[in-house]
Amino acid sequence: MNTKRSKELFEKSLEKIPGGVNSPVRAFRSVGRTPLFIHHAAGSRITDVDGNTFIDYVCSWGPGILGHAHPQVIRAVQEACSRGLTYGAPTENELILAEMICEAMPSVEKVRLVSSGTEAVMSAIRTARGYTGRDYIIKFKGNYHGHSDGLLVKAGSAALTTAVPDSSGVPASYTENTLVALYNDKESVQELMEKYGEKVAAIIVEPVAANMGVVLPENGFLKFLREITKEYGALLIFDEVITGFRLGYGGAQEYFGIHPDMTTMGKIVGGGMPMAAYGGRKEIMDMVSPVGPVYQAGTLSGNPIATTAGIETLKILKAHPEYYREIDEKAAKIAAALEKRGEITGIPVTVNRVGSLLCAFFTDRHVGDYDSATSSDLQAYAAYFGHMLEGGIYVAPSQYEAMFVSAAHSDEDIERTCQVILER
Ligand code: KE4
Repeated sequence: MNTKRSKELFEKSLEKIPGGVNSPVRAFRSVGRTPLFIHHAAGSRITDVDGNTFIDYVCSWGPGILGHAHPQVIRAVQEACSRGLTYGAPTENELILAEMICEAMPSVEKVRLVSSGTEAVMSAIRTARGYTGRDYIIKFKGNYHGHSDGLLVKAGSAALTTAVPDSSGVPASYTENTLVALYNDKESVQELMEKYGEKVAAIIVEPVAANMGVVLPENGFLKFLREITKEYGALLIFDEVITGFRLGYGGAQEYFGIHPDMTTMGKIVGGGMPMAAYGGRKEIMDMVSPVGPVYQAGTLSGNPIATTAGIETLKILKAHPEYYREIDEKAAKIAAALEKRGEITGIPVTVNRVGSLLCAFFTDRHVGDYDSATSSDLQAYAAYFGHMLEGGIYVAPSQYEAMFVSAAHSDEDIERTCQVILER
């Protein structure tokens, strides 16, 4: 594969941009290759600057549920651009999108639009603390909620109770109110709540973990979190930046039938443009400025172009509920091929999947938590990534990400993908 131009651009980018990329996972470091610089994308395909075209299962890390450059979305965005890019004033679009979100997720009675998932989560946590008057937050090892200081933590040496910064530049004082439990481990949550419960503002969880690879909630884990937060007067925050509008039009809360107190969204809700949101019950969201004392603001929040892309994307998804069944069925075929690959190559593969969200782990263990997820053979993953890329299939350049199937992936795409998966 000719990657001459990508290599040239990467070398030059390294001089001006940290790691040559504007988000670390794009650097292909864990798969040991030069990142591909993308020139354009349409439907299920993405084409790099050397003219190599791939069937894309990164889908920009989730937003691309309709595929790239959906004509209806592009037309609407182009028309919106002709009326100006940003006004710094309220627009009807923001009301339309807010109404669509609240209709899709009834647990969300009011919503604030922001520009990234990180901003949505950071603001939701501040609101939860403001509403409850409490300081502690519980998160889960292996869950990622963006890069706000208080969430860049790992379980401290004292097992699960203390969090220590997982990034330099974060003062220890910024993470002392963050507690870390284990995903799918009710006892680890019980232990923290018995010790800190009256001071816990919220438990934040990825209802399907998709940042340690894909790990599904098991044995009523989400129901347990719903109950224990109610018991202690803490809020339950579902971080649906990935699962929102992905597992169904109503997200994970509809899929699993568990209603959180607050929800964060991103990716799909912005249709691929920089837009995210946080919302919840009226009395919680009325804590947010200018109504309440929790300050939060943003120059480009609810941007007219981003809301246009989001509205058109949600309109299409709402009008085509069959897309969710179709992408589920397509993802199931890929999952089956990945499991069969394990039999062919003798390298064990465990596939986790929910709907169109899936991930292959190179381990013979069931993957139901952080420890089993990190038991995957990263060299085997890197080899799999290279094999798929050479076969014209673009999957996540990291074991700890997800594979996304879009409505634009054709039956032929799926067939070709399975064929490459099953090649030695
Ligand atoms: P952003 O700030 O990247 O828009 O969203 C942060 C975020 C919050 N919550 C969840 C559950 C997320 O998955 C993310 C971001 N997801 C990663 C991919 N796993 C974004 C890709 C990247 O970091 O480049």
